[in-house]
Amino acid sequence: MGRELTIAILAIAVIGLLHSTAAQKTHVVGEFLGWLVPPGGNYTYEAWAATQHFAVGDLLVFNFTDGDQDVARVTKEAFNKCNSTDPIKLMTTSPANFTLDTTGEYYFIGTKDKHCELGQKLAINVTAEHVSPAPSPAPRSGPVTYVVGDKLGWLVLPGGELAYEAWAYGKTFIVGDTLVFNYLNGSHDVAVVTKANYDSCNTSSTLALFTNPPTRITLNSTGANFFICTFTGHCAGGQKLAINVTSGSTAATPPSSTATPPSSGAPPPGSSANPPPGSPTSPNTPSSPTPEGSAAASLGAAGLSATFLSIALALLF
Ligand SMILES: *[C@@H]1O[C@H](CO)[C@@H](O)[C@H](O)[C@H]1NC(C)=O
Ligand SMILES: *[C@@H]1O[C@H](CO)[C@@H](O)[C@H](O)[C@H]1NC(C)=O
Ligand SMILES: *[C@@H]1O[C@H](CO)[C@@H](O)[C@H](O)[C@H]1NC(C)=O
Ligand SMILES: *[C@@H]1O[C@H](CO)[C@@H](O)[C@H](O)[C@H]1NC(C)=O
Ligand SMILES: *[C@@H]1O[C@H](CO)[C@@H](O)[C@H](O)[C@H]1NC(C)=O
Ligand SMILES: *[C@@H]1O[C@H](CO)[C@@H](O)[C@H](O)[C@H]1NC(C)=O
Ligand SMILES: *[C@@H]1O[C@H](CO)[C@@H](O)[C@H](O)[C@H]1NC(C)=O
Ligand SMILES: *[C@@H]1O[C@H](CO)[C@@H](O)[C@H](O)[C@H]1NC(C)=O
Ligand SMILES: *[C@@H]1O[C@H](CO)[C@@H](O)[C@H](O)[C@H]1NC(C)=O
Ligand SMILES: [Cu+2]
Repeated sequence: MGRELTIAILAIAVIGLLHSTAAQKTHVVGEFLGWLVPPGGNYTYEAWAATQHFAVGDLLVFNFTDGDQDVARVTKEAFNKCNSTDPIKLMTTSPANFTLDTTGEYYFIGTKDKHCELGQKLAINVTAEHVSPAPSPAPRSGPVTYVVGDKLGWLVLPGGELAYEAWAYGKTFIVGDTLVFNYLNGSHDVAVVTKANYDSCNTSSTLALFTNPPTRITLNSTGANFFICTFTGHCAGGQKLAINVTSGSTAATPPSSTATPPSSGAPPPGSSANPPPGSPTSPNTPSSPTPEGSAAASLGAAGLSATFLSIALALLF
């Protein structure tokens, strides 16, 4: 019951977000994350900005801890170089409210230490009027690669357990689809666990453990699949994902034929999620190198999922 209610509230929040055409809108930068050195690097605020529509008259609110953070409006050149000398405007007290009073591009950085270099930077584009964004879900024409958490990746989000529930909400997982978990090497991992261990965040026994990012898991069986991070406190803090995988027999696109040889190295639908021992993501060789390019490919795929990121952010807000 609680979950259904949560999802209903979530859906309403998301619909409200997408259809909001209020005359003046308040944008809390990063939503629940606030304004800090983001765990996801400089993609974080870029991803957040992609979920927003900024119009003249709107208000930007930077929420941060006084003393630890600040925010400066700077030129594009200074933004690109993280140059905090002589900013256009420096604000040191939270909440730092900034009214967007003209159209065009605005650039903001944190001036403390290496905050900007580490990703505390935001570029936005302000237009004359609000328009209703028209999200267009891409039709499924084969196995889908999902980047868990989109640009935020796989980590403990301040919003807790709802984060990955929100991310999974509305997605269809079919046998042959792939999950990609992006995380900082050595700071997180991905464990496949039973429902009981998922519910209780029991990390003492895992079905499979992956420790070398990015972790790619091809979904090869129908039913519920449970993933957690085994680092102390992470699962309890919400770093957990549960999904239902269906056979796809009712989907518009039939599964690819098993006659196709796996020449490209990508496993065909129905094949094992766990490559043979010695392969990059085998749980038996957690520290073996990962093929170059897969991280970049993951990030590219993440770009398609800005709508889902907005769902996660809206939910946690
Ligand atoms: C984010 O960092 C990457 C790698 O350092 C860089 O290529 C990219 O331009 C940065 N993006 C922004 C918006 O600063
Ligand atoms: C700002 O952050 C504080 C602490 O995280 C939080 O309690 C508050 O609700 C936030 N304010 C806004 C406007 O998000
Ligand atoms: C940083 O900005 C200041 C003021 O605009 C300028 O004088 C200085 O040359 C810039 N530094 C770099 C490294 O670009
Ligand atoms: C900044 O904006 C927030 C959100 O609208 C509001 O609660 C707060 O009072 C404003 N603070 C100032 C100093 O204007
Ligand atoms: C901002 O919008 C203008 C007009 O639509 C466009 O020319 C410009 O490239 C945009 N800038 C960015 C950074 O997206
Ligand atoms: C954790 O799971 C293992 C194996 O599933 C079980 O033996 C153990 O009792 C569980 N621990 C707790 C605290 O539930
Ligand atoms: C998976 O499906 C079962 C039965 O349809 C349902 O009870 C369960 O809540 C679903 N789990 C998730 C994570 O969606
Ligand atoms: C995939 O199949 C193999 C056996 O064929 C099994 O060991 C593994 O746990 C499966 N992976 C998932 C994610 O279900
Ligand atoms: C992750 O760290 C391990 C051990 O520190 C190392 O062997 C492995 O190559 C690293 N993986 C990546 C993708 O950097
Ligand atoms: Cu973790």
